[in-house]
Amino acid sequence: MSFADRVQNPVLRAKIMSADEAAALIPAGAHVGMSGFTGAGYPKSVPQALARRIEKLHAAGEEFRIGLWTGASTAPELDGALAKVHGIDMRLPYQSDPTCRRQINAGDMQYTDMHLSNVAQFVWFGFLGKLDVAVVEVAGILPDGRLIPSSSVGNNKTWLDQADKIILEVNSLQNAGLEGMHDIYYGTRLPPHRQPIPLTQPGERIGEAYLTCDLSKVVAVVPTRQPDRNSAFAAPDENSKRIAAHIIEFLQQEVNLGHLPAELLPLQSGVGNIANAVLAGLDDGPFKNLTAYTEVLQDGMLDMLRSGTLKMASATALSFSPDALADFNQNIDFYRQRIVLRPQEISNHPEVVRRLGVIAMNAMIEADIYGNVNSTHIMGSSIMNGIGGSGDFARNAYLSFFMTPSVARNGAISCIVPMVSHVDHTEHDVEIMVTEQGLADLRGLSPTQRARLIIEKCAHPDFRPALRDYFERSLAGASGKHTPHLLEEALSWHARFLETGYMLPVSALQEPLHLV
Ligand code: 0RQ
Repeated sequence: MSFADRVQNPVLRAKIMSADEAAALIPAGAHVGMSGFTGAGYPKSVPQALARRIEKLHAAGEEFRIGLWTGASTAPELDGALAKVHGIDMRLPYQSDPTCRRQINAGDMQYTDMHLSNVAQFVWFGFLGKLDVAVVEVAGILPDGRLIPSSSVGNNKTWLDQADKIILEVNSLQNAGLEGMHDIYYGTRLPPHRQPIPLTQPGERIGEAYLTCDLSKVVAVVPTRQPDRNSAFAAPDENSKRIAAHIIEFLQQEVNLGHLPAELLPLQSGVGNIANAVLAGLDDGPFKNLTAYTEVLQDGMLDMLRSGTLKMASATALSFSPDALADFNQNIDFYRQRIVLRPQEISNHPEVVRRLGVIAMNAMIEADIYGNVNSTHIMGSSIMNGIGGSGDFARNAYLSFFMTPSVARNGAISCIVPMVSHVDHTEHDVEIMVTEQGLADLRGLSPTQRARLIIEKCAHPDFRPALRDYFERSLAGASGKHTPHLLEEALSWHARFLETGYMLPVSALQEPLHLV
């Protein structure tokens, strides 16, 4: 389908212009809400045009920066391009771009790391200031002006509602068959008038297939024909396979104990290679007729839908490798029956996650012996990506898993530590901890019981003696025996790594981490 066929509304057709002309409509200092979630459905042409404009202005000595709000991570054409010209002064709610990360950690860019389900509400109430401009990729525009959403929904409904000016990028490379896959819920009310979200099954549709907006706010319609980020996944390594095997064995036990039905409960899976390996393991495992209520649908879930292991998946974004995308495009009619894409305030809604009894599986950077988890920081001070949706799910899940290899940086660093260098998920939200070494079921245990289990089940054998020693001396020496710590020593554990010159992982400086 050509670009002309994609823009069927005459009012909006009259607003077609180039990306450079549209970028010129964004004022300095604006808060700009752009589409995009896990490298899917982000605008491609306008951000690059804006970056070119900023570069010229900066060369002429003129200051120009924007506040950049999105659904979650985008891609080099958006985050990368704008960061490289120092065009972003405030970024939220999630990023995984190496240039952004470098600037944030150098103090040159401000970053607000938020629970993804909270962003819409913050914007409705003006906690973040006024949203000036929305730049949203869509797959097409109907004759009556309704918008066919693209490969992610994210915060687009909120951006279109709240922005003063709207720029639409119509991407004619997105599959026209996306039409009908989305479920945009317009029933959300603000407190004190809020009503229950009427969603009781992951696959239910409670809204409309289209986004709508006030057409008089649209200042530009820009043609685009560029692919999403579409990064390939590494084949699961041995550690990821072991982590997957521990989780599957545990889920089977829970079914046997009557804690879970045979078809489990809706799955949420974080993104990345470990998560993909867990999904591959589940696809080969004994479970059938599963469902997913998650944030991002990646290759593993597509495989499960194709094999029939998964009968239905709800998410806010699609994030596929080139091979998975080819399969998705070829079989889009099959997938449209089985995938629902929702706004992120619904895909990650705490009320719905709790109601459905989601099984949440998220990766982490490190955990401590008492079960507190750090998902975002390296050595306590430098951000990696952000909390993403992990907190939305972990806090409200029926079962909350956190997983990591037991060591990082070729075994130099233990991912199990006496005290995490930064806390994202507290001991109260972490139920099952998994490394390739084993699985610790922390439910119902006191801190000292948890510490013994985590050290024996999850820590790498090379670090177990030091962790045991720390715990036993803390138990003997600390003033309180409930969560015993030797505070100075707990912190010096991290300082040891700093002394070796270790600061940031290699990925912080090179390729983007292809995550939420
Ligand atoms: O660096 O690439 O230079 O080697 O951190 O670590 O092991 O590759 O893990 O890619 O799965 O990312 C938590 C960051 C894990 C991710 C995190 C270094 C390590 C490596 C990455 P290198 P891995 P992953 C939403 C789900 C938050 C958001 C979220 C994330 C790099 O999962 O961003 O959960 N989560 N979203 O070497 C120092 C340690 C380290 C360490 C790892 N202990 N100390 N460096 N690294 N551990 C929910 C959805 O539904 C999608």
